[in-house]
Amino acid sequence: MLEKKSIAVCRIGMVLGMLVLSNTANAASYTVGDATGWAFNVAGWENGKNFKADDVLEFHYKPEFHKVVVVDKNGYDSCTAPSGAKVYQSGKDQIKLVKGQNYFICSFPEHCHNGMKIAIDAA
Ligand SMILES: [Cu+2]
Repeated sequence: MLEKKSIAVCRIGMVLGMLVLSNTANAASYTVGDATGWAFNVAGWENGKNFKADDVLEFHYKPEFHKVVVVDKNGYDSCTAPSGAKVYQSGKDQIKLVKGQNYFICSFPEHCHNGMKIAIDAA
């Protein structure tokens, strides 16, 4: 009797574990710019990829030369970071995509104009 109960508990644990695993297995991780990293002319790296909400972008760069700023479409188009925008500057940032549009630019002068900007539509 006791044995049956513990088997049942064990089964529930396994099912829960599988649910957790399948949730994380759905999320992909991408290194922005691949081997080159977050750098000039990275714009376009995102094209042709099927991003989903909760996928993780890894930005690799030298923090003394670049930053990653989360912006909106206007900030992306105009290469300006609105005040209060979320800024990442560790040099190895992991940013989870939200559903819909995700825009990132480098806020160092002229870097965005030199292609340090990406626009991702996450399903
Ligand atoms: Cu930069």
